[in-house]
Order: sequence, then C-alpha cells, then structure tokens
Amino acid sequence: MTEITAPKSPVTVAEFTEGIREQLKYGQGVTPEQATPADVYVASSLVVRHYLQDAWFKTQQDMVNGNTKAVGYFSAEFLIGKQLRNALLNAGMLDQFDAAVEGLGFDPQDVVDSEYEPALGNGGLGRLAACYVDSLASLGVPAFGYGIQYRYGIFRQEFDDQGRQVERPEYWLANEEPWGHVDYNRSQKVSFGGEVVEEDGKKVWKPAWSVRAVPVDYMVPGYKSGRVDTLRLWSARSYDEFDLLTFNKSEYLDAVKPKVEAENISKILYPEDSTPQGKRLRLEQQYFFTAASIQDVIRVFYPGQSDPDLTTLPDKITFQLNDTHPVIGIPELMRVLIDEYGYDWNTAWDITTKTFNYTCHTLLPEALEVWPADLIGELLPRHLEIINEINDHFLEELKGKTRDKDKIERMRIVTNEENPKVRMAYLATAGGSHVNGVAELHSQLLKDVTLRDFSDLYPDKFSNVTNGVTPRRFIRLANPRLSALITEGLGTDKWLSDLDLLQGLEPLAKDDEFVKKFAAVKQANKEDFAAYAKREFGFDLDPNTMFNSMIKRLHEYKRQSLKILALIAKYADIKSGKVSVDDVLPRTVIFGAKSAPGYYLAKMTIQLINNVARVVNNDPDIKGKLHVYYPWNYNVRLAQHLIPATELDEQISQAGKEASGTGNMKFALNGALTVGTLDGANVEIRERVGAENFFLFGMTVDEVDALYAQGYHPAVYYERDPRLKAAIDMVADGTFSNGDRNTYAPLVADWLTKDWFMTLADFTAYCDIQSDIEALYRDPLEWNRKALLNVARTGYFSSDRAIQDYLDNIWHTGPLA
Ligand code: 26V
Repeated sequence: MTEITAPKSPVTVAEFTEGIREQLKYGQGVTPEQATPADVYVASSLVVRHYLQDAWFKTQQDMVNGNTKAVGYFSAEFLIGKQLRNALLNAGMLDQFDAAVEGLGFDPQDVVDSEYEPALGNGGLGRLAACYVDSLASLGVPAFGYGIQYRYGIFRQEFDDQGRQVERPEYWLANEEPWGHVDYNRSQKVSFGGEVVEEDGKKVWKPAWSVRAVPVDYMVPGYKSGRVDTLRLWSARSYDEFDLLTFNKSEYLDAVKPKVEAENISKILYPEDSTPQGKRLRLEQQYFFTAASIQDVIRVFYPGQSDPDLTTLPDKITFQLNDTHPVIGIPELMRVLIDEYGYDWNTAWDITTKTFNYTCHTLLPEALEVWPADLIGELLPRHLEIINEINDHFLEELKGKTRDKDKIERMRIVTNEENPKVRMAYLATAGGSHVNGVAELHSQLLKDVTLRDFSDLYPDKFSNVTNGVTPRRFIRLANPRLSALITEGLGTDKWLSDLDLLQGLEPLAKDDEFVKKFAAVKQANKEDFAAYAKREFGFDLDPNTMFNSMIKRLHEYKRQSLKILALIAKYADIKSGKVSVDDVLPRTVIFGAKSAPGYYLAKMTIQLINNVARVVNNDPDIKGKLHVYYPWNYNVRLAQHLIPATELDEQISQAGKEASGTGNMKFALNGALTVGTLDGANVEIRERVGAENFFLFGMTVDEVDALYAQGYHPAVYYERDPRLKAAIDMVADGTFSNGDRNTYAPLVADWLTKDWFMTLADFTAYCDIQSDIEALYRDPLEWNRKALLNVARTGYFSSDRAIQDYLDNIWHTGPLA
C-alpha cells in the first residue's frame, strides 16, 4: 500500500520531540521517565497548539482587517470528538507525532487514547456543527463556532443486569484539557430577570442578576489551508465569588447559592427528549451563549469603538442559527441595537434580518421549540416586549401581502391564547434572510408542510443545503487503510480536500484486482473492530460474518424496532424449523444508540435488544449464525471504529421523518451498502450511487400520508404476515424476559394498537429485501464492486461541498484572500 503523503509540515521529529520534553518539564512537571501516556497526551497537544498559534493569529487578523465577511455558526451543540489526531492530521504533523512519541518510549495509540472525548452534543445536529467548522477552516473561510462548554456532556450510557439503560454523568473535564483555552480577560456579562422601566421616554431593562460568560477557545485547524478558525464555547461563572469572603459563617451557604446557580447554566447538556417540556434552564442556556456571542462579535469587529457603525454588521459577519436553539439571538440583537446603541426600530430590524439565517433540522412537530411567553417574560422581560413588537410588525407586513385572515392568524409568532406561546421557528423565519432544510426531501417538506404559509408568502427565503460530513475525520482518520487505497487508485491524496475526485475510482470498479484489494481493506477493518470490541466490551465478534450496523439515537421514528423484529422473525423461523440453520447467512448485527432518559418506549426497546442478544447469542440451535451486539455508550470514537468495518448499514426511518441523516453518508463513503427507505438524504444517496447499488424498501411519504388519512390499523399487518406474528408473539410470550409476559407488554401493546411510525406496515417489505441482500452477499466480488461504487459516487456528501453551498447561496462570502 502506498503511504499517504502528509501535508508539508512546519515541524521536524526532533523539534516535536523537544517540544514534548519542554512541555513535560515546564508544564506537567515530570521527566519523560515519570511521564504517563496522559502526560504525553497533554504535552503533545500543547506542542500542536504552539505550532498552530501563528496561523491562528493571522487568520484572526485577516478576518478583522480584511473585507471578507466572516461566518458565525451559532449552535447549542458541537460534538467535536477527540482533538489530538485530527489537529495533527490537519496541521500535517501525524508522522512527526508518531515518531517523536515512539522515540520517547510510548505507544502513540496509548497517548491518543488518553484523551477524553468532549461529548458536547446529542447526535446528528451537534456532529454536523463540528463537521462544518472543520470545513470552514479547511476552505479558508474566516469563522467562529459559538456554543457552550458544558461541564457534563451527553450522559454516559451503561446497561444494568436486565439490559436496561442507566445514565451516568459524563464529567469529561475530570482531567487536564489542553485544547480549550480559557480566556478570563475576554469575558462577557449576561443578565437575566428584573423589569423594564421607562427613563426619559426610553425603555431601560433593569436585570435582577448577571452571570459571567468566560470564553473557552478551541482552535479549528483547516486541512492544508494554513488557516485556523475558532470554536468559542462559553462557560458560566459567578460574579459573586469574591463576596464569599465578606460573609460570616452562618451566611456562608446562602452566599454560595448564587455561585452555584450561575454555574448551573453551563453545567449540563440537555439530552434531547421525546417531549421537550419548557425547561427554564435550557432557555437560560440559549440566551446565555447567544448574548455573549453577539457582544463578542461587536468587541472583535469594532475593537475599542464606543460608537461603532453597526449598520455595517451584516458586511462583517453572517450568523447561522443551527436549529431553533439560538433563535433568542434575534430579539437580543434588536435589544442591543436599540437599547444600547440607540438605533431606531427599522434600522435595527434591517441589520438583524440581514445578519441572521436559520437551518431547520427536524420534521417532528414536537421538536420545534415553543416557549411560554410568561417564561420568557420572567427571564428576559425586555426580550418579550421586543418579540411582541416583532410579532405586531410582522402581522402588519402580512396584511400587505395577503387578504387571507386565517393564514395571517396561523403565522403569528406569538400565539393568541390565554397563555401565549412564542414559536421559535416562526421567529427565526421572520427574523432572518434565509431558511434552509438539510436534504432535498426535507427542504421540500418544510415548504409544503411545516412552514407552508411562510414559503407561500416568502418563497425566496427558502432553500436546501444537503448535509455533508468531513472526509478528514470520517475517512482519513477513521479508515487509514481505505484512505491509502483511494490514494493508490487515484494517484493523489487531493481527494481529501476535493471529495468529488472519488469519481476517479469508478473505472476501478471494473478491475477485479482492485475490487479484491478493496475487499481486503474491509476484511482487515472488520478484524480490527473485532479486536477493539473484545478489548472495550468483551464481545466475541466473528469477522467472517456480515457486519450489519445500526447506529443513531434511539427513537421510534428511526425504527430500531423494525430491525429487531425482523431479526426475531429470523430466529423464530430457525427455532420452528421453517428455515434450516445451515441455510442462514452468518450475520453480526451491531446496535449503537442512546435514548433520552425520559423516553419510556425507547428505553424499553433498548432492553429488548439487549435481551434478544442474550438469548440469540447463547442459543446452540443457532450455531453461531446470528449474533447481536449492543456496545454501550455510542459516541464519536466508537463511530470511527465501527463505520469502516461495516458492510451493511440501516437507514430505515419512516419516510418523511428523518430530516437528513449523516451516518448514511459516512457509511457509504466507507464502503458499506445501505438498506433504507426513501427518507432524508437516503433519496440523494440512492440517486447518486444508482438504484442497483442501494437496497430500497418501504412506503414513500405519499403512501404514508395516504395510510394515515385512511386510518392506520397495525393489527391488520400482524394478522397478515405470519413472520411478523411469530416475532411479536415471541416478544409477548416472555422468550426475551425469562418467561415474564409483562416486561414488554407496553411495547407490544403500542405495536398492535398504535405504531405511529408504521413499523408493522413496512415489516414485510423489509424482510423481503433481506433475501436480495443475502443473495448479493454470497457473491463477495459483486458485493464489493457495489460497495466500491458507493465510495466512488458519494463525494458529493463532503461537508466541504455543503459549506460551499452555504457560501454561494446563503452567506455570500468565501475564503480569506
Ligand atoms: C431537540 C431538543 C429538544 C429539547 C432538548 C434538547 C434538544 C436537542 C436537540 C433537539 C433537536 C434535534 C434535531 C436534530 O438533531 N436533528 C437531526 O439533525 C441532523 C443534522 O441535520 C439530521 O441529519 C437528522 O436527520 C436530524 O434528526
């Protein structure tokens, strides 16, 4: 295999080694002999930061002094994953690191493994934000990611002895964290509560309490671009710390309270819930980071100016709102412009609407945030006034656009009811220039359904940007063997910054020798994963079986239950003798998924999967033909190990429910075939790879709608397909609960009487497509040819392309000169 040429590096092995020695000595205070891998990890990270420092300065200076509009990506989540290897790759220092660390007597893998994963996101939305800042930096675009440095990331998942999910705190900051630079000198004050008074005819907000927002800066090194952008995550601190000293002992606990409350704001990442209730702390978080970020932007772009000309703000930066979570930034910018800088309403509105854009990431109505106006009024009284005024102006504007009173009423930002609510998606649509969905089908459904009235009256606001993933982390770092083979096939490694070049692999799909090399890469990755799964989880995976994965949040609409029911049906067929075990294609099914802690049916599905695994894996009748594994605590690291080893990927959501999916892109790019519905980005993946290289099944959006309209009765499907009946009966009769028929009764009842996402209706089609899948898998050369074509034809799903689309169609900016 050819070696990938690293980007030209600014550092030699000797310099890197010396850097580590210095850091160990003056930073960690240990000799190389005393040092642990964790010490070397911290030291190496600081060496990388050191070498990136000049490029970081220069990027910031060019951004502030030049004429290129910057991007401010506002997101409550940045699921960035481990930093060290990614920074080494992008800075061109991978080889020097390996050599230096080995020279000091350490295994580079141990050093890299010492890093705690910053788990600052729930799933797709947070990981997308991380891919996007990587691409912005790699394209050389000046950008800030703005978010929150939660002290506790998404919970750490464990399973108890019954196979149930247990949530544990994820204190990822337990050890020294060399990547986040805490900059106390550039903190911002963020205020809450209190009241609004009139002074000299002006509205003045008198807040009740304030917290200190301290920026923690992460470098975002671009791949071979020589640019380093900034991910600025805010951490909440109290202003009352010093006051503690003045209290006597009896008042001590009261005095500490404000400190604890202030710091609670950035304490924990909210696990996405099936039914998001109005959570006060979450609104505090949203305001906390958007307000701090807006002040920060003014500080950065108008340094030292007491009377800045903020009408130029939309030329300096554009703000992208990642879902509705940062939408409170719209009234906040209005407040800053009007109350603090004295602009009139219309000027402020003009600046605001030109600066903001909004990306929607969902189609589930319950995931569109709506806040009780009362709650906003309590926490942010001035903002509620501004929101009401925005609503009034907006309704006036609508009257000039349509005479349809019902439509105007439906479009209210603030609802007209006894306890009014603020619809954040509507506020974002009214208060920004562009609204986009995250895949073609999703953007179409946004226009036709979710935001239909808005798209009728403001058609030009709406567009699509299909999601993408970074090839640096998800191909080069995750799958070095495939990366080397691609480079060999293309004769260049330029594909890492221009993923369309993967098309050049297309002719090689006809070359059996190349296809065999490709197959050998997959086989080696499977063996690696088996070893990893043994080490980390104690599993015994057989790399000579098909590796079939389903990794994503556990949610009814994603339909993990469809996968597990089909598996149970196969098991039932073997047990009843309908199918001879000798004819079964050996398959290892791997699940990875966290459920929201309060999501009852999702948690029961986890328990079921774990118990199916227990029963099936230990049943001698199965002769090792079917295995189910559920590694706990699925995260970015596990994804990086599992995706390259997977041969069949499951994207089986009910059509019209998955906005995009990004796992589907990572799998296709790593040479897995997909079994999927016509949903989200699956539609575009299938168009690109070709229908013959994608296993499509199930109802379409139109068929789903028609079935809802006609009245959906899941029990009909249970009666109709004996395989389905056998599977559900097996869950009901206690096979997977030591004979206890109650354990899964609520799940069974839901399937038979409700089944909102129509798992049962798609079951037969899903089982039928399995025979096509297995027939193809029995022909390894043809399977791998198709898998290789998936790689060759999915370069479009690079986050570089997605960012280019945002630059061209929404942000109207580009790289620094
Ligand atoms: C909702 C809530 C509600 C309250 C608690 C915290 C919380 C956190 C997140 C969300 C919404 C999540 C929306 C989301 O993750 N959407 C996913 O976005 C991906 C990137 O665009 C996309 O690929 C997935 O299809 C979509 O489900």
